[in-house]
Amino acid sequence: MYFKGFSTDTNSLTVPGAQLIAQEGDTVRVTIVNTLGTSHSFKIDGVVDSGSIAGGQTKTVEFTVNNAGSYLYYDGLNAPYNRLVGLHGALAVMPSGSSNELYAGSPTFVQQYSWVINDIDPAWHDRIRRRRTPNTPFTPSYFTINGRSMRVPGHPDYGNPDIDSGYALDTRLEGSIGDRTLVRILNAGGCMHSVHFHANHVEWLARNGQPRADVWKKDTVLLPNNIGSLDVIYPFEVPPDSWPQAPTGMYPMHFHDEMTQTAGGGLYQFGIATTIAFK
Ligand SMILES: [Cu+2]
Repeated sequence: MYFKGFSTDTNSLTVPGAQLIAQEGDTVRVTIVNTLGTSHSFKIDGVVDSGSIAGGQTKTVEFTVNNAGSYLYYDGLNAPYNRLVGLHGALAVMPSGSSNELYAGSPTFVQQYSWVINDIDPAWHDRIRRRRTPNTPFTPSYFTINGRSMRVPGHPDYGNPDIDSGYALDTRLEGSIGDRTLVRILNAGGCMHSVHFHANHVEWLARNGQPRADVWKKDTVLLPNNIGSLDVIYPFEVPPDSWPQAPTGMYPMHFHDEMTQTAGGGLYQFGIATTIAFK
């Protein structure tokens, strides 16, 4: 399948692009080297827009990040196609002077992850490969979390951290009781999703970058599409109704909209899921 990506060198394909992290007030400088024959851009809604960078051209953008939170950087040209075929990635902005909050005064955490979600329609990717505009209804048949999907026991790649999102170090949540974990969930794709956590409820801190007035504890949260986002804390706690013992071992995070648990047009069980491991 054809992809484009914000890669870290000219010989590899990185989808999603590298995870970036900065702190409020930082000046961030990004150089985009367009090795393709088509025009592309680097955009973060409300923060920066490089404008069109022609094929073969290089452009450096410099911008200040003023608001803590979770952002998707992406190519805003030929929307939404360039974004959907892989030109996207995550930027985390930490509050000024803080290493354990989503925003100043938020509930705190001890570790954090970014999950970038995408839905892939092979017909659309093929049209982009041929420099055409997709002309069929969006029909995604592959669903990824940080560019990977889950494998099940018995599959040859089960447990391979380079392939299996249940074991990939950037998706799999690992913690001991008390290791409160921020998860920044960024949706580069075109579909809304239902995010479901097992073993613990999450503290739902923000949606589409907007902090919630009341932090609800939920096990299922709706992820908006087209650059929608959620910020949640997985508390790694003993659930209040768990008796007599704390969770141990592995639990799933999977999406509850059924198509996301398939690949290649309905082959179950692959797709957007990962493991929550209590150590
Ligand atoms: Cu479930």
